[in-house]
Amino acid sequence: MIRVYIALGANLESPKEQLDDAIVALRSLAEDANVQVSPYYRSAPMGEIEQPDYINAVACLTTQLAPIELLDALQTIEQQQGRVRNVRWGARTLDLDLLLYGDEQLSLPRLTVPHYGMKQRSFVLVPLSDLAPQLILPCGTPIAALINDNLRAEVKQLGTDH
Ligand code: A4P
Ligand code: MG
Repeated sequence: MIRVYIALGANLESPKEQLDDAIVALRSLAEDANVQVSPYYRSAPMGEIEQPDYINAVACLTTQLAPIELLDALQTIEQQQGRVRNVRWGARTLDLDLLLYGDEQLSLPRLTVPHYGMKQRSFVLVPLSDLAPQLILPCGTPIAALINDNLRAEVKQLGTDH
């Protein structure tokens, strides 16, 4: 059984509902149908493309799926929620990124874990530390060492009633 952390992001077609629906779908991947979810956050879009603000969150579950099986399952959920891949970093109904797969460091053609951008992104680090404040990343860095007030100021917490 492996504990995994998944980043959720959406900025099209009722993004909050996209996250709500994704969390229901993630339950089917969890060994015990149990998914822990961080508060939702609103964040300005990263990158140069003009697009709406994002809603972001992080989910945690334990699963028996192998890494690529899990990636396939996440991409199936993205497709079911109408994801169209056109522009890299462009607007999307739902993005599911595998942040952490236990303590493993994976470099496969389709899958890099830990996710390549996670240590730079406020909209990932802040909700991840809400869920797991004591977490130590596979590189040995405690999540607490990456969080600071400037980073927190980049994201706005929404309600936790989901
Ligand atoms: N892939 C490799 N490793 C992973 C992993 N750990 N998790 C591969 C998920 N996928 C992984 O991803 C492209 C390919 O990455 C996949 O086919 C998979 O095999 P994608 O989801 O098709 O494309 P993408 O998401 O547009 O590209 P990328 O580089 O993953 O973008 P990001 O890093 O997901 O960033 N601004 C805010 N505020 N909030 C956001 O959530 N998200 C993005 C997208 C841009 N700006 C944002 C946000
Ligand atoms: Mg992605």
